[in-house]
Amino acid sequence: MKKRIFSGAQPTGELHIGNYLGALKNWVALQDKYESFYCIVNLHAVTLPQDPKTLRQKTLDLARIYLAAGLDPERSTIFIQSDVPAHAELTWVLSCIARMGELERMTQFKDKGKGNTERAGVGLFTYPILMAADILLYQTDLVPVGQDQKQHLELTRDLAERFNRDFGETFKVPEPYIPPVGANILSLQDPTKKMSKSDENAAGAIFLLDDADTITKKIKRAVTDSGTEINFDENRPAIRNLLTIYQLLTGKTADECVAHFVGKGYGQLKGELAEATVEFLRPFQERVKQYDDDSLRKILDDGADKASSVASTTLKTVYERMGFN
Ligand code: AQP
Repeated sequence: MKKRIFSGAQPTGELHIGNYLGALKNWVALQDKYESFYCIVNLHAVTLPQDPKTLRQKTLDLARIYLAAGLDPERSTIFIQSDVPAHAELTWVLSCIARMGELERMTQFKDKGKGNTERAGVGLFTYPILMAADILLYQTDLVPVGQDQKQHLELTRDLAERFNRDFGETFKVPEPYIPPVGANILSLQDPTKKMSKSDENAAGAIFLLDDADTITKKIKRAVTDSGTEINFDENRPAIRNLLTIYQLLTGKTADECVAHFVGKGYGQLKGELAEATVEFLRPFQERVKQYDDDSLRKILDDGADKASSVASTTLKTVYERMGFN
């Protein structure tokens, strides 16, 4: 029996190269070795104010991006979260064993709620419980995510262990898979922050659908520092970040990248990075255009059927353990 993977992305904003390098790229690489479930987490997308028409469109756009990145519906189950009601149902059960204190410690809530607990939505606060439900429903072994999701994964493990202890062995306790390189791609404008879809400054992120001109301008305008050497020095996060993106897009080793740029300036690094990014994204952007709405719907409906059969088995056990039937 193959081990299982679950992961997902929110159909909010535009996916950026950080989402690709920190998550999607690894999903594609892992889909042969693992039985894989990749979800478009649209229930998560309503934790902040949103427009229903845009959400509907973004949901299909994200499916296109999954496929263009290389997820294969023959090898991976690709589906929309709201098509499988077990996600919302398990969330309620887990909400009853989660503690306010542990949710209050989640840094993403503090960031996205902007510290204003009076105004922040309850869904934003309980978001990590929904994420735990997503993962635990599939008896997941491994969750490939970027660094920003590590804390949520730890909560997922705690909730699984608590439920198993209180109600009997029910959930597999999942392990995170955080890639050694690329798990935290930084903003091009502020290397103290991660690259983010919701950054007010769009110049900080390279979006997967940006055109060649925009990509080149964003990279040329990326902040650097006063040094001259091009290497992976942790004390110079801006250059390290540009070099990391270059490394991952070209497939070179870290040593090869450093050797390649010896004696060259930041301008050269930016120029070569812009070229590598445009070249990498060109065929990807062509593939995105291939999928029409009807064929996407079919893939997503088939995925939801497969996902539902696994999720409902877990939920049935949970309900029995809770005394619901
Ligand atoms: N900067 C990043 N570097 C590496 N990985 C990243 N991920 C997100 N940002 C980076 C990973 O991408 C996957 C899907 O992310 P998501 O849709 O769940 O969104 P998010 O984690 O909330 O981050 P975003 O995409 O930048 O959106 P906002 O602006 O809303 O926070 C996840 O595995 C994530 O770790």
